[in-house]
Amino acid sequence: MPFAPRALARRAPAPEDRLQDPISKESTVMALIYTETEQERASVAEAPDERRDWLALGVGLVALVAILAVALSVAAIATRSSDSGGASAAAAPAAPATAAVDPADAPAPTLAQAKGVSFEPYHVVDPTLPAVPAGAVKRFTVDVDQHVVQVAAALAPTEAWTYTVNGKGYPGTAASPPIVVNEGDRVQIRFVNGDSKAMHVSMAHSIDFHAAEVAPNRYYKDIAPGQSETISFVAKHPGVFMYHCATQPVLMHVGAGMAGMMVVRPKGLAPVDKELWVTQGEYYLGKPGAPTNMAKLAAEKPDVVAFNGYADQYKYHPIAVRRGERIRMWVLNEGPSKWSAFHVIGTVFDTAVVENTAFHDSQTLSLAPSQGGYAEFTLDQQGNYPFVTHAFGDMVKGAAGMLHTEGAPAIPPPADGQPGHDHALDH
Ligand SMILES: [Cu+2]
Repeated sequence: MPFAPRALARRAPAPEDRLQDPISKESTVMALIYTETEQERASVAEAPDERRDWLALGVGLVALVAILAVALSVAAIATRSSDSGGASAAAAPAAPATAAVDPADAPAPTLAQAKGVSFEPYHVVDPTLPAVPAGAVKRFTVDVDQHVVQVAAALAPTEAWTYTVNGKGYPGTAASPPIVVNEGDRVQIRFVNGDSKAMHVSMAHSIDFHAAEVAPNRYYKDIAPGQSETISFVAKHPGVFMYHCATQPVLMHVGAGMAGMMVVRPKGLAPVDKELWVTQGEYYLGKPGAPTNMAKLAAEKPDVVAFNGYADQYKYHPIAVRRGERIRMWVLNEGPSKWSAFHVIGTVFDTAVVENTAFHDSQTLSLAPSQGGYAEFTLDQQGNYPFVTHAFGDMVKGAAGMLHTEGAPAIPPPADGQPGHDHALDH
């Protein structure tokens, strides 16, 4: 039967046609990114005492099971080590079949349940892409910081393991700084695992550059606390590359925050008005103040999915842009396990480049874990333009932000006042 477009044209208006009024459309878009987390905040703030008691009991049970799971995973690691010539270890016993609560399903502990745990205060992460450093050889000193931070305002703090670059890090978040060079540059990285006691490094770490072509066994090796190594390579390939810790268990080290973006700017890349960087990462919370949760990591059940190491930070600290200016957003999905569908609501990417493949007239960057790319676009009208992962189950866990042009309505602060106290990004 031939296709009959006129028959389709006579249908009743689709529901979305009723959203042509700009105010009701804006309300719909805002509700899309606000509703879920506001409900979560409200349910935490208004939980009756009886529910809190059950929560406390549940957390206690979960903690017991988690301790058991950690013991089992340590035993499993010891067993694997013995395979490569280490001391032999007894096989781990099978997990008991009677466990009442799967530790991968434990609710994230709330800030209220983290009494007595001190942590760094949050500061919004500046998303302005740094410049390429001067000099013929691009030198970077990369260090490790083990620090207790929040990754979401309503949730308990966690011990994040992150990188600093040339002394710069992002206190109060799980973000690591971008490293930016030009295609063809010689790059020299001095990696030091805890240059001072202030970094609180307690274990071996390492660094693996996806932009480099070097022997992994020589350079992506474990570096003991206080030790260092130097990695030198030519950034031959343009793109957005991941760098990350490769120390075992790598799932745990990346899940704890040990990942960042390396931008290798393509030769001949045209200038734009504004360049921004965004990483998407998942966070899996264990006990308040403790490192990441292996059971949740293995089950790929994150509590938080965030841009630049802190849930919803650019919803409440919108990124100031101008109508009509050309914007380039550099995006990396550092995972460790979820795909990212990076989308800016209210515009279309004129150009999008992923893995050195160019797309035109593109709506979404599709980024597997470790993949990065960039999107170029302009915003045709004054307004508030959310950017999200269009994997909405992850968006509602904190992977949402806002581009805010001049003349657009102000973004209301969150109901509980967090994370609304830091205005370092007002510009
Ligand atoms: Cu590490």
